[in-house]
Amino acid sequence: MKKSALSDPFEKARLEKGYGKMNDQDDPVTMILGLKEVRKCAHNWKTFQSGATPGRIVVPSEVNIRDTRQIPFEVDPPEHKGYRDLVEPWFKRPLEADYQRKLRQQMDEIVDEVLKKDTVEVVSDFSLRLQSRALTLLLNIPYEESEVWIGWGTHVFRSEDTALDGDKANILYDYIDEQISKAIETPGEDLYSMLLASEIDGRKLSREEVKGVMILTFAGGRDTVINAVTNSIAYFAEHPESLAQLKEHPEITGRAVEELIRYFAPLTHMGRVATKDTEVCAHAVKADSRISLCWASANRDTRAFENPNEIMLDRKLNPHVSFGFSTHNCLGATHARQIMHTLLISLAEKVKSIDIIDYKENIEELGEFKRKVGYDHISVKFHA
Ligand code: EMZ
Repeated sequence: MKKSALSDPFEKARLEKGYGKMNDQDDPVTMILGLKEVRKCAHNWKTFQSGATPGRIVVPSEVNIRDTRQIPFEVDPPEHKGYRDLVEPWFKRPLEADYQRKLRQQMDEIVDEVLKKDTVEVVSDFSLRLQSRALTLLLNIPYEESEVWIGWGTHVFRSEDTALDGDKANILYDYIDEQISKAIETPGEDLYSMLLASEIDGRKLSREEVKGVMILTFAGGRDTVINAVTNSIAYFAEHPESLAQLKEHPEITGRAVEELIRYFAPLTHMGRVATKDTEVCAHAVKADSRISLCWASANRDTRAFENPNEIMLDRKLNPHVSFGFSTHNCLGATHARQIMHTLLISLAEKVKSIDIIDYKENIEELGEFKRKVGYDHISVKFHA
């Protein structure tokens, strides 16, 4: 198997029973594996809620390291709609020409930078930097602030060897608190200020609600974007012909972005909590127990995808669920897609080939399954 490949550990269980099991801090999870069932459960917010105890729908559960409800992600309808409608236009700004121009500038700069280096550790020297710099556009704050975030490493709640790191989480919470205070004192054109000034049904958002949106903005698109970018570099290292294909046919870039995101499924799954005794895949699910919607498995479902374990950059039918599905589909998807799109354009234009020198895979332990989600580190040499 190629070094850049991400295999599908769920295939057998998906075909045989449609679900899998994992324990997580003594709060077990029934993982839903097929595309159709994943979509059905994702759509059914009444039975499978997101608004449980903050942190509980995340796997691994974050109930022990945070109390703040992330918004809109941990709120169910009907309240969900007010929040979502409020933030949606802001998170669609990546569609604006000026945003795209700035992102392109950031991208070209970092690609030029790595082309000059001897070897590059992609996770920290490329993906993390890129993710943090691009986030300044999403928050609409000065570029220099990205230096602070780069210092936090790839995950704000996890460190190299601890699945959940409360101390690390506190760095983020304190930081956000401080930024909110600053925005209250001197409002600007940034996301904090926009949230502080906005109202839902004639009521101003509370400080805790603003914090909830900001934590999600920082945490949700961090390791996910980093994995998507890092996996893309590994893929292109082993498939220089794909770089050539993109260069020759830039019109397929949009499809290529979707295909890479399908295949990588940077977020393996997301949980829900059952509000009543129910059943999925002919398997009993008790009230107040957890299921997860396994996007990574659903994306390899042969009932929906031809040759799902292959990357076909110009794949036409691609109903992947890497950004979730229904009510809670990813708020940051427009930004993430734009990053990937710009990455492919810039790489195709500037990079001829990439050599992998050394790497360590990041393997998630999910009960009966083990899934590669990306790399802890991967050193490469870029060639112009
Ligand atoms: C949560 C989650 C959101 C969680 C779309 O995913 O991302 C995870 O990385 C965070 O740890 O808190 O934001």
